Amino acid sequence: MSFKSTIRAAGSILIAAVILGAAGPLEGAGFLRGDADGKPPINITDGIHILKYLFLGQPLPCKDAADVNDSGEIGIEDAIHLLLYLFVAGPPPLPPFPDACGADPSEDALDCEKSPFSGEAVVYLIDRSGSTAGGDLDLEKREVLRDIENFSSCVEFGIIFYDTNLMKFPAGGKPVPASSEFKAAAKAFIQSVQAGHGTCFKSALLSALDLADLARAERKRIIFFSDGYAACPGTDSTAYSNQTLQEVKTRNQGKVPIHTVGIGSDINENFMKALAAQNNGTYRKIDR
Ligand SMILES: [Ca+2]
Ligand SMILES: [Ca+2]
Ligand SMILES: [Ca+2]
Repeated sequence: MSFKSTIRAAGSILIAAVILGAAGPLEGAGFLRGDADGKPPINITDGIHILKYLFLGQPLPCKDAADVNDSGEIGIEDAIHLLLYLFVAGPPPLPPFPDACGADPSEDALDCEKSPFSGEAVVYLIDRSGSTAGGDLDLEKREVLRDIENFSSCVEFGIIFYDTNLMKFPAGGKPVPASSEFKAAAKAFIQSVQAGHGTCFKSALLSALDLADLARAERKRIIFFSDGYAACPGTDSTAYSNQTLQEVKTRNQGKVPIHTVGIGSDINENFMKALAAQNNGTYRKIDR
């Protein structure tokens, strides 16, 4: 093969790779048009954000997302387009919207600095130990289902139910974008889970950190539902809890906030608050 044809061959491989890349799945990559502040959901705040950019020079995290009509420029018409869509059922923002957080389909001079992904990732850890059978499991499920329903497709999420074992969604072990397809699959999964036996939350927390590591989003958080009492076969409850705090702290180094949510009539709040505090999270409890 001559030098020229080698270059030509390399060129076509490169072009093929680019085309394949462009046509390939954009799972979790890109932006959602209209989400001008880069924080799901899309609401009036995004319209205001566009106006503040235009009139007060406030920066935009992703200019493409503010170009609601995909004209290649950001103007007052983009804010109007969005507000009409939100309040009087006007036409929706142009793609990528509403169900495909993705790349800009049309070339322009606008950039998306937070590209390829500017959403957030949420990993849920849900207690399904025997003690949750009396209604607490349903309360946990309701909270998680409500959250997921409200996510835009730029949010990635994963779910782990724990007792002595772990049940994970998605089975593939990597957070998925909250597209309507994955939302429906997650809903079916959540609804199918029954209460089990035991509470081995250490492996659940470490597994959630692994899952969070695999998310592309910049902002990540773990939401941990529990009554705070360990009951892992073959271990002493207090020693196991202390070990959990230590190992999670060492592994996480405060990088992913772990928010703790107390459930049940008797909550070990010392544990729940300590876990949250050591991992830049907050503690709250669900009222029954
Ligand atoms: Ca927003
Ligand atoms: Ca525009
Ligand atoms: Ca464009």
